[in-house]
Amino acid sequence: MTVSRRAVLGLGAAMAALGSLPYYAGAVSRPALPQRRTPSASAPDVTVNLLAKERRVRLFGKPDFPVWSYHDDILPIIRIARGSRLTAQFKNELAEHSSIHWHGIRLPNAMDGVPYVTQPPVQPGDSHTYSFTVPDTGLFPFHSHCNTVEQLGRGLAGALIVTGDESRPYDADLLCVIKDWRLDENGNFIDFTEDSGAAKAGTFGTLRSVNYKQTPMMAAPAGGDVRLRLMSIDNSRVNLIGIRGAEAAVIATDGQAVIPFPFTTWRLGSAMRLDLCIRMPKPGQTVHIYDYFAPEPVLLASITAQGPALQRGAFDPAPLYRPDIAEPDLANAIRRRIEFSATAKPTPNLIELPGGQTMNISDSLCLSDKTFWAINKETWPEDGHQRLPAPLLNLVRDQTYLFELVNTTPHMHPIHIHGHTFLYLRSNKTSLPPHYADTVLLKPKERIEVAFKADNPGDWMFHCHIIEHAETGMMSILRVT
Ligand SMILES: [Cu+2]
Repeated sequence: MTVSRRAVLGLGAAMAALGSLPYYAGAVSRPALPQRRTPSASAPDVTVNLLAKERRVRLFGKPDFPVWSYHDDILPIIRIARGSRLTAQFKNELAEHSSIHWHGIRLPNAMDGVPYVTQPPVQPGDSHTYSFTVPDTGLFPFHSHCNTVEQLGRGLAGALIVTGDESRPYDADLLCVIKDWRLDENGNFIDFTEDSGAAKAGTFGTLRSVNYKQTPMMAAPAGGDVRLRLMSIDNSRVNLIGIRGAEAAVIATDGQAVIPFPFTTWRLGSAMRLDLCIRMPKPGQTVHIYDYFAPEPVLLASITAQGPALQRGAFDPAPLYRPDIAEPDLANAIRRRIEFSATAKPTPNLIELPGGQTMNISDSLCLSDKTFWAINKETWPEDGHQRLPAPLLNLVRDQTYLFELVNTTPHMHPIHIHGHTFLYLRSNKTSLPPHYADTVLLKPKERIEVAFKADNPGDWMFHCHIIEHAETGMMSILRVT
């Protein structure tokens, strides 16, 4: 298999570099990816209307399931060419305020959709226009950044696919958006968060879905090479993705190309993405996608091989074009240690009023009323919507930073940076090749080094993407000036 030999060589060289150099030498992973031609000036801009409201649809066995969505197509997929302008006309018809965050997009700060930090929340009945050019190819989720545990929990999200990264066309392009739902046995929503979950691994859903369907069956040409785009938009669960019935190679992480290497399994935390190229089997055979992070593997979706078998020769997945992210200047990087921990003690959410009554001070729909988590011992305050905390770090524009992300907890944390994309360098626990990521999964007690050039000015959120962890303290601001 051509891919494994080439990938092992690339991986070996990268690993050798990691072992022998104080810092990963960025040149190792990059040259083997083809360089993109400049984007076509004729690629059309895209305008979409996103109307957030409750829609009653046939879903999960119910004729009138109350999903919250941006569109009648309840899981909207926006496709746009790299370098084009996306204009999203957002109208909020929910009974509570909302906003749209464009996860992983290196956009201007004012378009980032974070209430109180980059914009006022969009009140019920109000509208807001987001407009930006998309600088990177790949797959990105967009979702509410207000009362996210409930709004995302009820389905308020979509997928943004930025095209223009394929050096050779694949035979099919399939999307799997992974999300659990918190439903009782009658299909009704139950509490989106419980303290026992929020203070641990997260409150998991009770019903699995892919593309808002239970174990969907998709189809692709037999013998073909299929681009399989996997994305989690779950609030909490980390899936351990595995494939049965097909050869597979990793071609992108969080939308950004890597030198293809053989796929075994991949931990996909909240908001993380993984692009695979899979070789479909013979006509009539089926490929299965599983979550192995369970006592028994959980089937997520299947793909049936259709039609006469294509003759594609030995499995040799086409690489995607090289990412356009500025390469960090590792030789001159400033190192910062960032520790993710539990809070020393839970912060009370009630204040005492004269006369002995108490009042809950957490009146914001964007914030939880409890704190369990901290970053560098700082907890995002409960009244952060009224009094934003000082930035965790002040970063100098265009300076390269090397963050040492340290997890002192016994739980996993997918750590997300807004407005920038990390180059993942190395871990004390895992041997992954260097790759780009805007959301880095920290395993229990893991220490990961990432680097990035702070080239996007503004106040950027930096937080755990287990929504309950963010809403109970594991959230901060990085200021780039
Ligand atoms: Cu977390």
